[in-house]
Amino acid sequence: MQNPISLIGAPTDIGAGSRGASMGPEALRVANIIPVLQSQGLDVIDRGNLSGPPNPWLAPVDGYRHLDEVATWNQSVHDAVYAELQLDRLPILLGGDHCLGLGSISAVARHCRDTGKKLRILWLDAHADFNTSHLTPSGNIHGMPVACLCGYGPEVLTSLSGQVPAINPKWVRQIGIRSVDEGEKRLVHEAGLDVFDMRFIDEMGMRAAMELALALVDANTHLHVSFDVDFLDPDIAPGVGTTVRGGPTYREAQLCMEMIADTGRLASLDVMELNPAFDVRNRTAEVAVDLIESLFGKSTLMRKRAR
Ligand code: NNH
Ligand code: MN
Ligand code: MN
Ligand code: MN
Repeated sequence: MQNPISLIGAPTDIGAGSRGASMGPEALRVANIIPVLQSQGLDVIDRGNLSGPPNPWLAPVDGYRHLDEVATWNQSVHDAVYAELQLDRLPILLGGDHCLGLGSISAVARHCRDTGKKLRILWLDAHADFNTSHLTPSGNIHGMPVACLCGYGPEVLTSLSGQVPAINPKWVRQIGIRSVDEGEKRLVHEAGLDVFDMRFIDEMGMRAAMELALALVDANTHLHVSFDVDFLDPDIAPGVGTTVRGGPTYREAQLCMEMIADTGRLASLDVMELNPAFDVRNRTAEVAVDLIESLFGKSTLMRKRAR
């Protein structure tokens, strides 16, 4: 039985390099995320939006932009996501910029510790989000959440789950990566992240990437998907702050989502970085909702696949 779903809006762009991801949660609702999930037979509650400090839009200090505000937002995301997991519900975080993946996954990691589940994190993104204050070219904390989760970062961000580090880099699979900063790349290798970059997907295909990314997912696995909408090719998803050419096509992204759905282990989700200020008639929100429908089991299959 599929756990009932709780939508949590986090309307902020506090960690981003451009304004507008704060409008993401409402754009996803306007694109019918609730009825679409219900059409898959799911029980859905919308918890509404969290609140937090406004974006002061200041320059970085010591390599971080808005560190205090980012910490405050992540603490409330952590608390909200953790509360839903304790109720045996499946939280969907509607971002908001990707710095909030930190709060969300910190809560998931804590829940997995409580329940003895194995955690597997699929990070769908054009970017590795593995910068530190020393490596970052921008100071934008949405480029740092994976590093913070793995213990590379300021204590106020690394300790949200109650344990540092919150996760082991071995639990992470990154998919769709095609823009990694120079120093960041070194740290990704040093930490041993498993990255299925676009070159891998070009050469081997999305199917092979997902088979490997999902290998050893079993009945005791909590599968978390952190979906940065800039994962998608900008041709189908212009509504993000940091487009990077050469991302997955619509069909590749559908296959990715369907293969995750096939595991039956999806237990929490972030939908991040949607920026309506850059979108065209809410098209990117609609594409994201389409893909989420597949992630929750919509299938166009006419016959059983031979595996
Ligand atoms: N790597 C860049 C930085 O750290 C860009 C990060 N932007 C993202 N990440 N959208 O997903 O500033
Ligand atoms: Mn649980
Ligand atoms: Mn990201
Ligand atoms: Mn990104």
